[in-house]
Amino acid sequence: VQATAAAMPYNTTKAGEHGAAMGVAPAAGQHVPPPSRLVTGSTLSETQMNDKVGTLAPEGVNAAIAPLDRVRVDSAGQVLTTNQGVRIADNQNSLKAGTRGPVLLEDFILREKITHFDHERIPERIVHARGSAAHGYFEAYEDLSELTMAAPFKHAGKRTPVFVRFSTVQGERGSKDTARDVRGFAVKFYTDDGNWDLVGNNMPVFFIQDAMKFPDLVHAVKPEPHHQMPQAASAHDTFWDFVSLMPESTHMLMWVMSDRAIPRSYATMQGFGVHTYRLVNAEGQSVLVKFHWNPKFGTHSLTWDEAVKISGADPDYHRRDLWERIESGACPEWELGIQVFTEEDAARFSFDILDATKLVPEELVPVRPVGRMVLNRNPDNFFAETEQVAFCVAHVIPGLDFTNDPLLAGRIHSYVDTQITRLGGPNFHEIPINSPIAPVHNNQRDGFHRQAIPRGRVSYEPNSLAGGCPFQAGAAGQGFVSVAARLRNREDSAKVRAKPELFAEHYHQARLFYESQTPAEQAHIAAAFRFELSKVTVPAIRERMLSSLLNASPELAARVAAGLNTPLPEPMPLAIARAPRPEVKRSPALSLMARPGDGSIAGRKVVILAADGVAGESVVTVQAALFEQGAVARISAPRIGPVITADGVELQADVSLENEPGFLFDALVLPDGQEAVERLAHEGHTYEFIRDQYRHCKTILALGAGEQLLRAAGIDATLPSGAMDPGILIDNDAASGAEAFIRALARHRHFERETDPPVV
Ligand code: HDD
Repeated sequence: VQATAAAMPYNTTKAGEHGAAMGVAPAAGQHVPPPSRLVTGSTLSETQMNDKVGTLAPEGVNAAIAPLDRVRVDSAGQVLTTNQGVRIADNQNSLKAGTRGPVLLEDFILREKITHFDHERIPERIVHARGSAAHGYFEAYEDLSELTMAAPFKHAGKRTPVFVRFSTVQGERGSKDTARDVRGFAVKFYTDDGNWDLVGNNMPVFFIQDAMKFPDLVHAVKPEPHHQMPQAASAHDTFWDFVSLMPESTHMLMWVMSDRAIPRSYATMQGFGVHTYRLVNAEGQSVLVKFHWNPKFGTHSLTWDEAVKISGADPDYHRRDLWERIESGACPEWELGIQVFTEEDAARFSFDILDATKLVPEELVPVRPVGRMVLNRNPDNFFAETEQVAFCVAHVIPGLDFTNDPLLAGRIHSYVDTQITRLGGPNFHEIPINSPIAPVHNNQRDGFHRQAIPRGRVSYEPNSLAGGCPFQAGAAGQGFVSVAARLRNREDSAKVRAKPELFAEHYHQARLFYESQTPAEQAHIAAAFRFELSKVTVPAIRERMLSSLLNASPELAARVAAGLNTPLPEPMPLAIARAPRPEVKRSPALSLMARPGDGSIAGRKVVILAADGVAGESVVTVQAALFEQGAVARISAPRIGPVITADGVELQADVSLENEPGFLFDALVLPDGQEAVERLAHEGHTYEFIRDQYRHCKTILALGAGEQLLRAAGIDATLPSGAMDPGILIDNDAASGAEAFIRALARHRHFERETDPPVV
């Protein structure tokens, strides 16, 4: 075969497979280049971008766009090559001795391709394997230099680029998003003074107090090692065995059994730095600090039944939500708040601020808003950015410092260490997503996958041969200087394996959390303990957990015991004889209801049912009103594609009753139009839509004839109390119906209708 001309068919046996021109490659020089979008000041990626709204960050908004351009690749209009840049003529066939003969070892093109493919996978993170991320920026509200010299807080309006990864903890990389689990909330700030990683969670406390116990905790919660079950779930023997033996985990268990563990969206959850850190100003004075991220869209969660169903229909629910919010312009946003207190304040608290199982109640130390963070650009490539990003608790910058929290100490070691295996060596900081925008100069050399080409013969300090460069900054040159913190207690100076006395108080804040929740939230916590413990097969573990819960809340323990058909055991003996009285007995800030958000419905997903004969104008009226408020309104019909309205107009159904089940939406509209209603009444899916929306306490609007569907599904708009259900709206007029619907939807859920067990 003479493969000389570019016009040769690529696959002689399947002509036409690779393009309209009979499988013929475009002749040399005939590639169509992508349209030029070169705008002055725009970056390479913007110049070559696809037509994706979210890809376009406004100029100057994210400085990390520019430094990454040198490694961005866009193949539009380009010829296929090997990794050595050799143009490939045929990407369909391996090199053979005759069409039916053996493949030749000399086929370096085949071998390069297969070899690279064989090594495409890297080890997943030992915890937080499943995650999703986005780019954005942090913007300071004010100059905080009196408290800290950290670069992001230098002046009001200062913007620092960030890359943020959210994650679940227990499940593997391919597991579901809506598992009951803690969510990671890791922020990489690319500051002028180097990278700062604030590696937090969506809960402000943790299971354990000392890093010594972390491998045990993770081994207990992960799928059990003999049969590797369950995936993305904590409802199993080994987890509850461990935590029931570790009463320090009780406070965290309250959070994990609450609806915080099944967020509606990453954009509707809080984030916390968890540990107490330090802020340090230019004079070297330091204060203690806790970091809070509060979502602009409010704190909202799923219901358990909903989370379970979503995990089957859309395991990528949170990943998709994050992506779509950014692409549609309803960008996730948080306010950064700090709780600032002194060592002297901390010495008076009833708990130890070095104990990561305790929070500082907002009623004791208020949260001061200091800036906002907006995520406005999706990654270009999941692996290169989201998978390869390496967050490390040790990455702090001048203006920040650690405390002696023993959990934090272990983390300072663990994160750098784990990347060495996961990312294949000590040069992971050179992977583009990890490299700082601040310049890097030191004498570290070599190692696997080195990218930089350091010049000269000097790789040591001090030196005279390179004029002493790179030279140390010193404190005056804004070099990092650790705070010369004094140890508080005399006995701290002895080398011991022990804990401070107050670490032994395990229940005050667990009680504070439970008692600060609304009745609906308390009911969900009790139901979650019941569910999880009912999956435990060893009765002694259930009993031990109940005996620990009794110390936190006898009321909760009694509810859970009743749910498990078990008598209440004796309370677990306390580890501390006399604990100081807690300052705060009730903290409304700990309830999800405390943060309804900005009251908007931006980013919410609404489904409008339709079928042939639907009252088209009313559908369009409701849809337009929702779009105007930033909500996403989808029309769903028995089949995708055209729906013919009662007036003979064509509407497009973008989803079907089958391909997007009702529980994937925040609210439901039942349309007007007698013929359509009759068609929908013959679809079993219609009733599933209505019943799920009702059971999950969501808003339903029935327009005109649509009310018949509500009745046929057995839904009553009256609550058990006799009052009207505020989440079920019946209206003959689409405009006024849409208005009331939007108001009801802004409340997110109508828990007044909830019963346990569900009646529908
Ligand atoms: Fe951790 C990943 C958060 C305790 C060791 N952790 C990891 C991630 C988050 C957290 C958000 C994912 C980062 C990403 O998206 O890549 N971890 C926490 C919080 C903790 C905590 C808030 C308690 C306050 N972690 C903790 C301890 C240790 C680790 C006590 C070990 C002593 N964590 C790791 C790790 C991981 C990790 C093994 C796995 C992958 C990685 O670091 O990069 O090093």
